[in-house]
Amino acid sequence: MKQKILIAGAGGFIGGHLVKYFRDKGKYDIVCADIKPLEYWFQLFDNNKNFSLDLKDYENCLKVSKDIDYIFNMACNMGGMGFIENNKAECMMSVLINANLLRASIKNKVKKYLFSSSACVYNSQKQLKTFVPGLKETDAYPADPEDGYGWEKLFSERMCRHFYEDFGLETRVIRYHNVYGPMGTFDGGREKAPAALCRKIIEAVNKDKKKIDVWGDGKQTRSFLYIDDCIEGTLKVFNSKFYEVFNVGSEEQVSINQMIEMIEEIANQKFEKNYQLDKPKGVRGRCSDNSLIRSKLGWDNKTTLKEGLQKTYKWIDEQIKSGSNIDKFTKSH
Ligand code: GDC
Repeated sequence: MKQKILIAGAGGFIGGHLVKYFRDKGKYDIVCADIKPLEYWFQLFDNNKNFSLDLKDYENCLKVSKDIDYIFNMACNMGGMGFIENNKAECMMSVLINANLLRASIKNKVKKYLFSSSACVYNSQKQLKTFVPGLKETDAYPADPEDGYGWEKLFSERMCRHFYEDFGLETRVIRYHNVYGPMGTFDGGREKAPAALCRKIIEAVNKDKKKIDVWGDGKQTRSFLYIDDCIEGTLKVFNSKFYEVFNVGSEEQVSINQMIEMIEEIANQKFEKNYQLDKPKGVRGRCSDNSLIRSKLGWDNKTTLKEGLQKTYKWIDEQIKSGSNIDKFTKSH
């Protein structure tokens, strides 16, 4: 009997890459679920069971988790700063997905459940300066996370812990730090900084423009995690024996201006910057501290930001040039 895996949020960015990973292994029955209509899924494979439905609904959670061994819950209504800052209530509604999938996991005797949390749970007071020390897992408390989205993630993390302690469900929780790469959104309102800035530079090159828009003053810092490293880290945590939370991120902290310089090198062209101080900026500085996952699981980020941006830039450039089938990556669904 093949093991049966449910990927919730299979139509999204990390979900789509996870589906591909398990499909390439060839030894699993894969059930995929996402609220988006199938034509908007970033990666769609015919030989899986694909469901377009709303996992905020308990009955739907029961349906897709029937006879499932393992659940990877990547489903949530999210995006980059431009989305989460302006859709706090929508972001918080994702709590229903996690609550109902956890309930359904108990009912359907699921063996293990992974929840995708976020660096947005970290205490904002630790992120007031540029180039902050890396955030350790303990830095989420006392709680003062990103408003809306971050509160939902922190609450759902906590629910996972108590479903383990009270009901014995094996839960795993990962705090992802700004994951980027090919096959993700790059326009339309949900895109994050790496994809957005690659796209802006590609468009400027194509239209022979000399200036690009940048949100904030460009001095704010982040660390960005390439999707291949993200998938590897996800599997490490999932297969471990630990139900405590782990960072899965990069320790390569850069300012947005430094990231833009890397993209300019890839494009082989420099641009003037129009700094838009009224746009969503989020925290001033953020970076992962990987000490815990390095010491307990032997995982670390491998891809440099420059290497990851090269691959992302090339992929976005190809999408824009071909122009076919790009609606799903450029419109907010
Ligand atoms: O959107 P994001 O990548 O999310 O933005 C990073 C920084 O880049 C922000 O300060 C933003 O103002 C700046 N920035 C400059 N230009 C642009 O054109 C642009 N587009 C975007 N989007 N940003 C620009 C994210 C959350 C996620 C997730 C991760 C976890 O916050 O939005 O949902 O959970 O964090 O690490 P970011 O890093 O603030």
